[in-house]
Amino acid sequence: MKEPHDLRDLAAAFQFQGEVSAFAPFGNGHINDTYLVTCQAAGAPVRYTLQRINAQVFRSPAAVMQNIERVTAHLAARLAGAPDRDRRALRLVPARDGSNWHEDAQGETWRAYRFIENARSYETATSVDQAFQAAQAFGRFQQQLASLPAPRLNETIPDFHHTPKRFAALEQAIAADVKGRAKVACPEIEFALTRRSIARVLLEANLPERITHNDTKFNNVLLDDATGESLCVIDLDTVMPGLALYDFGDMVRTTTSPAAEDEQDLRKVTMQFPLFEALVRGYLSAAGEFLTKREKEFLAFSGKLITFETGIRFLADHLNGDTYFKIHREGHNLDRCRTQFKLVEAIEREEEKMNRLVEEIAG
Ligand code: ADP
Ligand code: GN1
Ligand code: MG
Repeated sequence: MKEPHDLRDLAAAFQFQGEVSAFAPFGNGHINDTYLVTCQAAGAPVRYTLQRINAQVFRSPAAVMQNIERVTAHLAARLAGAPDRDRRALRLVPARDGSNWHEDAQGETWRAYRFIENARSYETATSVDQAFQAAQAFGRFQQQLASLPAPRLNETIPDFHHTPKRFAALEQAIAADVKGRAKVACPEIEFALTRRSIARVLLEANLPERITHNDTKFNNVLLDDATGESLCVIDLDTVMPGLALYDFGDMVRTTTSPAAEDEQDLRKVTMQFPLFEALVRGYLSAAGEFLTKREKEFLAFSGKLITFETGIRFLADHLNGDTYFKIHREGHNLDRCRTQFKLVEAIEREEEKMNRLVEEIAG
């Protein structure tokens, strides 16, 4: 298959060790393009990830890279002396000109990380231990970044988790109906409209701003192949100021259901209570000390809200003609929206019980 980019030239722009021997597309992300690059150095393979930042989504790739430089340097400093520290935080590979990214002839921004060996990410969690590990890793990530020195990080996507603005964007998409898809999506549109009131809740709760990851999908944490332990949080493009609960909410969204995000058999979408419990325990084991009582009160709600928000984003993109999230089949974003809304319903049914559990654990 011919790749859309000249990967050999791109690889030559970075300080990779040895000779490049292979390239392969990698990962299942909806936004950026990721390639795995293998080099041969002194007879042994050394691997890297090479990524193109989607400039339609990230309007200032330089702002993204500035954040990532600061965040990865801070994490590395916090890990000084820790065992296996090279596998516990992403490390940028500089370009030949010494900067931490490379702009190609088309003006696209590329960056490279050392590949973390003997670890992997998963699309769905299959055990309570995996959920615990992931939540602990994201909690630790927030805790480590709480000491990042000023200035404030760049907002790489303004209002990224501003649910009322996401809702307004959905309303615009419904009104414009540029692809004539609103009729078929009527049940999903109704579902969204009847829940409009939840969109503002977190913004009106007077919660503290923190440094957050903002894309804590279960597949954005690497688990060690040998031990199953969480090693490293990845996908740092949206690390910026936010609410701690955005991160917890996205963990609930992507970890508690056994079904894939684009599953078409909606009977498979459920909120597995033991996985939720593992998320609460894992997250609080790392973040419990700095979170306020009020933040803890909204843990269960945040799962419902971020699942709802992601659902309306998929729905708006479906109505707009799939201009934001990569799709691999017709109706893909509508399928994704349906799983999100099914999970919202499941959380609604369990919400009181979830709140009681959080109270018990958080005390
Ligand atoms: P996207 O924005 O497309 O989701 P990610 O940065 O999450 O991109 O990378 C895609 C996938 O590549 C991840 O899910 C993970 O499996 C793998 N990956 C990315 N970076 C590394 C790394 N440094 N070491 C090992 N695997 C990685
Ligand atoms: C996108 O890039 P990826 O696949 O990790 C999106 C997230 C969504 C997610 C839904 C920058 O994440 O916000 O929650 O898809 N990232 C961006 O799967 O919009
Ligand atoms: Mg990712």
